[in-house]
Amino acid sequence: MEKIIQQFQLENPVQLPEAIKVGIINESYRLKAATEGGKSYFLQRINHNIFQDVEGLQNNIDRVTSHIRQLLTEAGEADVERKVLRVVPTKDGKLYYKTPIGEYWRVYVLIENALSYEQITPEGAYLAGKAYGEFQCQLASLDADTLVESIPNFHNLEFRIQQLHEALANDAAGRKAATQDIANYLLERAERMCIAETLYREGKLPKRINHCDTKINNMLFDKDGNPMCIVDLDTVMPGFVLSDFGDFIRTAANTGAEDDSNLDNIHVNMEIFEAYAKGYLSTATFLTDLEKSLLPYGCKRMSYMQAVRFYIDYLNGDTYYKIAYPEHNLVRTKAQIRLFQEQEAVEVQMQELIQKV
Ligand code: GN1
Ligand code: MG
Repeated sequence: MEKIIQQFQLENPVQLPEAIKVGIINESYRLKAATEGGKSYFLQRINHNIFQDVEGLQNNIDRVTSHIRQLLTEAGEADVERKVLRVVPTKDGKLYYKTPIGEYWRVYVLIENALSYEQITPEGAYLAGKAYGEFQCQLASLDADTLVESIPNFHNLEFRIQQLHEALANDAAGRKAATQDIANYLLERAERMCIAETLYREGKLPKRINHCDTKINNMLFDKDGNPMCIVDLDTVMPGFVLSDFGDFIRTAANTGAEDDSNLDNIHVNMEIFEAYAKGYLSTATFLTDLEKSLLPYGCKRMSYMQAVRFYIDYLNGDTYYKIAYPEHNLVRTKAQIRLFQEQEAVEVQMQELIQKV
């Protein structure tokens, strides 16, 4: 790994890489400064099976971070380096390094003393909502044509359903028969869950640049609990705002874990929902009435889509997500279906809260 680190333009020597667990796609390491007061870095091996166009991916991140940095600087923000990620180029000026054996690596400056959470308080959710709304506002002035879809059809639910049909037909891991009830459950709801795609085709629902992975742990907070920086920009691309609203609620307003094996732990935390919606609607002033009214559906949509994606990976034999034990993707699927059901049960209530806000 020494050789990889040497490729990048680091300002000071660093200690041996320390593996850290973030996300279930890429492999991440912390590179602590070896000198007092030096910079620390964040090294990642990009999952090239998933991100097949690394050049496009890194260009996206460079565009997005440069754009946000410029807006923050123009607005006279203090501490800009802690509010937006900075990509560290290689010594030959590239945004990533490809090893002779075809691995792809990238480096960011590490944002020091930043906290990330798996759970949040209502106050934190309100602030997070504001921050995600602001983030979408910032992205609104970025030319969407300069970004590629780092994963084609990433949040296209019709495409995910298509993949589900294929995975069931192939039954690569021989897991279909024992889980037929899950397949049926998901497929029975497929058409209804794809209304965003239908509304888009009818010209009623716009696409805007989104983060597309607004899990609670993709936001860094300072020690006083204020959102500071939105990270994991791998999937920033045009899509429905429902994705970003929904994914935050999917992860932050779930009283259980994303992969909870005890389904009874899983409920919707309405306090978090309300606080987040309040924060988000206060800054996401560009939303149309239709978008606002679809926000509760957006939450269900993301839990449903995540169930579909976990189940596809289970059927395919666990080729996409990192797993910690053999049935992990099945457990994740069931937990997301339960969350979907819990959200369905409070959908009217969510709708009323949005109205009120
Ligand atoms: C993946 O690796 P991570 O945790 O950032 C996935 C998201 C899923 C999430 C589920 C590129 O994100 O879409 O919502 O797992 N990212 C990709 O935990 O597929
Ligand atoms: Mg991610």
